[in-house]
Amino acid sequence: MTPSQVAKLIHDARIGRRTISSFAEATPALTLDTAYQAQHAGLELCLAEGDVLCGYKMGLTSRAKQRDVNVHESIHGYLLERMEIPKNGLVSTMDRLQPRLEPEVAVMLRKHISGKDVTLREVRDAVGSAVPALEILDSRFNNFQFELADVVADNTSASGFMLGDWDLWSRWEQVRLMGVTVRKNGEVMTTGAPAAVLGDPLLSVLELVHQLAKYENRGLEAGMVVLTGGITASIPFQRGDLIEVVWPGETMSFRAKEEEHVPSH
Ligand code: OOG
Ligand code: MG
Repeated sequence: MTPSQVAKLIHDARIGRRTISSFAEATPALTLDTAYQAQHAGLELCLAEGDVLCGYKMGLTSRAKQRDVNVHESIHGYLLERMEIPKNGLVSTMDRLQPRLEPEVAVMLRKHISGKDVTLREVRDAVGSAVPALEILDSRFNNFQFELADVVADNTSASGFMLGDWDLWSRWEQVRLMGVTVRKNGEVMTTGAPAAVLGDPLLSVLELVHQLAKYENRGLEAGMVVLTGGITASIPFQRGDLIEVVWPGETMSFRAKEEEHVPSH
């Protein structure tokens, strides 16, 4: 399969709300390079339909997340404007097959940064702000059973994201060891701290800049959002569930919408 065939298969499966089986398994020659080409071809399909690129995400940057899906390498994907979910609102489960939630830290860039030799100091200088965030994942692969090349081609399961307001950037030194708690219907499901993300989520932004230079020959632009990766294992949710992600300075929450029943005739 060519990268554009893989991209089309995934794109159609998303629109048709179908799962597909691992093509990495069926095509052992599929390399990480080819998988990123497929991811890029998928982005082109979305842009052609009117989507707007607004940033990037890192994935599998914590041990908890790597264990979660049994893939042990950090990867990146793209974010589209339509993926952003208004704060503390309702989240649709209708166009999602098997949604999962993860607490993350997001940073916003205040200037362009690119290149494989970029340093942490340059990344720190390019960041304008940081806030608590949550990501909603959905996979084209049943039960998130995929291999590295599959999940890269599937845009790292990106489906939605929500940004908080609490200023993490002015207190960055303390952020790494701050506690975050995820509750579902009032029950604590998991807890963690941003240090789980490569020791410092800023190192995840650095890794992203390097990966974008390596695989895409592009960089981050002023105004872009970066999700730095799940702090804890992801939490599955379904219709009706109330999710709360609690930080010392902000609680982000949403309810998975009870879809209206549409009669089929
Ligand atoms: C892959 C995406 C991982 C993260 O934050 O680690 C990710 C997956 O778990 O399906 O977004
Ligand atoms: Mg994530």
